[in-house]
Amino acid sequence: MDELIGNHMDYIKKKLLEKGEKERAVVKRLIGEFGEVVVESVNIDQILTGMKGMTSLLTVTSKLDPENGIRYRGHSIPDLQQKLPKITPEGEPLPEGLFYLMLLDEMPTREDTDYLSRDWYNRSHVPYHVIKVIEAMPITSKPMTQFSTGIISMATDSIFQKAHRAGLNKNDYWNTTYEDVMNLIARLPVIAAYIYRRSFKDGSFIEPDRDLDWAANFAHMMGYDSEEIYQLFRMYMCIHADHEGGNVSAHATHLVGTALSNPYYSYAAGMLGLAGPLHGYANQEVMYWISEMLKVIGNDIDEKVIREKIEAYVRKTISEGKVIPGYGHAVLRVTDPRFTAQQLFAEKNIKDDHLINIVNMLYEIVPPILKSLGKVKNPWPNVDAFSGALLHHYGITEYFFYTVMFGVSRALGVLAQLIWDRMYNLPLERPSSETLEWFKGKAGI
Ligand code: HAX
Repeated sequence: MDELIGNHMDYIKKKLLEKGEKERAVVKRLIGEFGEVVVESVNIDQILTGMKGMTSLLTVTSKLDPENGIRYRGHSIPDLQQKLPKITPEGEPLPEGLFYLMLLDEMPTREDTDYLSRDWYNRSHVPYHVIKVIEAMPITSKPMTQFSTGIISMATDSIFQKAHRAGLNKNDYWNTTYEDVMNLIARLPVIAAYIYRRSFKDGSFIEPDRDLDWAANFAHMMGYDSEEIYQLFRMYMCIHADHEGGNVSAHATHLVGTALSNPYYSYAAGMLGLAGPLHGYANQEVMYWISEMLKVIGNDIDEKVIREKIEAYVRKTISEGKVIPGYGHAVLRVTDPRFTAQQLFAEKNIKDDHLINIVNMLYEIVPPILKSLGKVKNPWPNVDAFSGALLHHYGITEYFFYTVMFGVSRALGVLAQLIWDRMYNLPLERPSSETLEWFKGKAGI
């Protein structure tokens, strides 16, 4: 393995190994000594309605509380806005810091985030064949199709895969996984920005700037350069980074990873799940749905009339058997703190924006209507209800690209977790399934 990654361990890897060896022993003990302990029972409803609320995964990077929202290693979004390192005191936290926290369970310093910004910059070279693979696809291919294809084609560089083939000891899986993960995170903004520029701009490639942090560099490579946009990207990359282990993108990454597929394949699987309309694609759906609604609203400027038209449009959408995109959640039972973080960013930085005003009106109009249906468990907005309007305000109007941005951010959480999956030597995931006859038998029908 030394030929593949060298025997040098930087300080992050040393910390990870020190913590990892202790926790690996705990996981081993839990399985060996306490494996018989029953934690909860499972009912038919849970199995047939998407395993909601059924504990079945070990995820250390974050935990989602239905009433309080996401906690990254125990810290809420407002908490982290105070505690994580920033470029300027009044600015947004650096995603490098969030990754460090999720990986090591330790609050980073500015030196730590600088170290990661440099490390990711140094790893950001994308192999030429990956660009050629993306270019072989029609320019009209959906950005998420190009993005996931680009990720899979980068797997030629997987150090984990080569080391595994060379007979890697399973206690060392985490080490080569770490290398793949760091290379992958470093390169994602490069391929994402290139996909953006070939799909919606002149196709020219903008080199990363070694003096910029990871999120600012993403904006820069897409062709957006202002301190305010850099702040937006830092915030966006932090709030979308993780949502515990059961959401489709996290779960798919983890599941495929348990087959010891390389981190590129594992994360690509997660991205294909993120591309679904009930998950990360909802940020596109919101914008499409609002743009159709705006056609109906027309040029009305009277706020009362606009509100009435919005309400009628919401009711019509529901009566057609469709969902209101950006509303509801499988776990949350309150307004998503990620929605609130974006709303506060808009209040702080944007004076007046028609689309943002509409999104704020929807926040007042939609929840009472969803509540009145009596079946929607969470009538409140999720992260996707706001993100498109913010990006649109800053000129990023191509909403087919929004899920790619979500995906770049999601890498931070799900890939930090993949390193821990390998550190713990978590085995192949293989739940059992039953036939309809079995369920009927259980129900006695
Ligand atoms: N509009 C209308 N009806 C809704 C609704 C919404 N936004 N959210 C839920 N419902 C309906 C469901 O369709 C379901 O109806 P049926 O019983 O007739 O099938 C009923 O309410 C109960 O659903 P639920 O238990 O409240 O919701 P689920 O846990 O099954 O699903 C979803 C959660 C997020 C998929 C759902 O709320 C939804 O479809 N929302 C709109 C799409 C969306 O915004 N997705 C993004 C979620 C956040 C995310 O992952 N981002 O990446």
